[in-house]
Amino acid sequence: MTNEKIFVTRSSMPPYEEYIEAIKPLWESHWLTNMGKYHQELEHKLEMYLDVPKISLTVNGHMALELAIQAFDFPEGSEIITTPFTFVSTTHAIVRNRLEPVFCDVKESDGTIDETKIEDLITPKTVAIVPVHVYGNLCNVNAIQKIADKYNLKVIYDAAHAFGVKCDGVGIGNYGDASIYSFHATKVFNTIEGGAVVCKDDKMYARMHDLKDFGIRTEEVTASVGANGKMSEFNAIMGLCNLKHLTDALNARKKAFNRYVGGLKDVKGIRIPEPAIATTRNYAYFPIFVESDYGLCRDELHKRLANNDIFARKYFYPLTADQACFKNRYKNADLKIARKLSRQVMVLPLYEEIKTEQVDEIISIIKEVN
Ligand code: T4K
Repeated sequence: MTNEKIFVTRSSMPPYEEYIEAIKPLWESHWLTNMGKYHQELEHKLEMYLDVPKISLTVNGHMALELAIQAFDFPEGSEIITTPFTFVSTTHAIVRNRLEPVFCDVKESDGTIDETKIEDLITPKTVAIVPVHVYGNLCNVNAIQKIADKYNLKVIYDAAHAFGVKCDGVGIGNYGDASIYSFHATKVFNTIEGGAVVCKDDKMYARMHDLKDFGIRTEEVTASVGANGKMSEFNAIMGLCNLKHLTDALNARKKAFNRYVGGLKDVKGIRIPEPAIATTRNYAYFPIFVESDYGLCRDELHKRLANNDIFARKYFYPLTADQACFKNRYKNADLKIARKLSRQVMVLPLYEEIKTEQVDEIISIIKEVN
């Protein structure tokens, strides 16, 4: 026993002195926000790292998604096909734009939207698809694009979990009409709070600029109605510092991830999701599905871990479609697989500083049941 509480994640942080040194210039310039020097520098560095044409930084991942959807000016009440097996942010972003989520079932293999079930949900009111690369597992981007092209729909990816993931050697943010990332404290790469929209062209970048900065063009001209979704210089500097240590952070996560795989792959009733699409991994999360032939149900295992000060999380239970604010309000397809996964899923602790003995302790608690 390590006698330490173990949470599902723990923020990666640069050395204290490094961050303090990096923010010192702000005491000279007093320029703290509104697309400052560090904001611009982080945008450029992330464009290169993520291998995408253009990035617009935002105050968090949720605003990135909400504003990215808004950028397409869909008529009020239009339908968006999406997944319910996600964080509430995805569905909130649709509903807060006065659009109607239409929930599609997911694939049992990896929890991403089931592309074979999308077409049946399309109606004359459908304008877009908002899939989620859940846990960094990639949606079938090529099949989804084919459907979108056939019915003239936009595709906006929630890539909150997919920082740095590539598909066929291409940054995942290049797929669809837009993608968003989250740089929240709990993510693989963090700016404390933060997010970004990948823009395919200068027009989208300009639209995002308006949407995140009140629509202000000049001191005297406000051309459109916008929100305040800007990332501050303190957050951008945190990102620049974390970016320098990202390779080490990813290697540490990979080591823990592979140790979990080695320890759990043969445990009866514990299923480790396999990405349906070949992809590079970012080791963002370690989800398992607790199936019926395991000795305990998911909730019992969750409790047993908690009794040992290990706080795994039920990401994502309940489905967003079943949350109090959405239940019975929107069209649901048959969500059989999503409901099943949601009852079985548990995300185990995974972060840069997790110790090998902590991973081993979690594995042995899970194994001792069978
Ligand atoms: N789309 C998807 C698919 C998402 O998963 C998310 C966010 C979004 C969109 C929206 O992106 P953001 O607007 O958040 O950028 C957490 C995160 O707050 C959230 O970012 C994330 N997804 C979601 C899956 O998880 P909670 O409510 O579970 O977090 P919380 O506060 O319980 O923290 C979990 C653990 O993380 C703690 O036990 C300890 C650790 N932690 C937490 C914080 C806040 C740290 O180590 N440092 C910290 O500062 O939502």
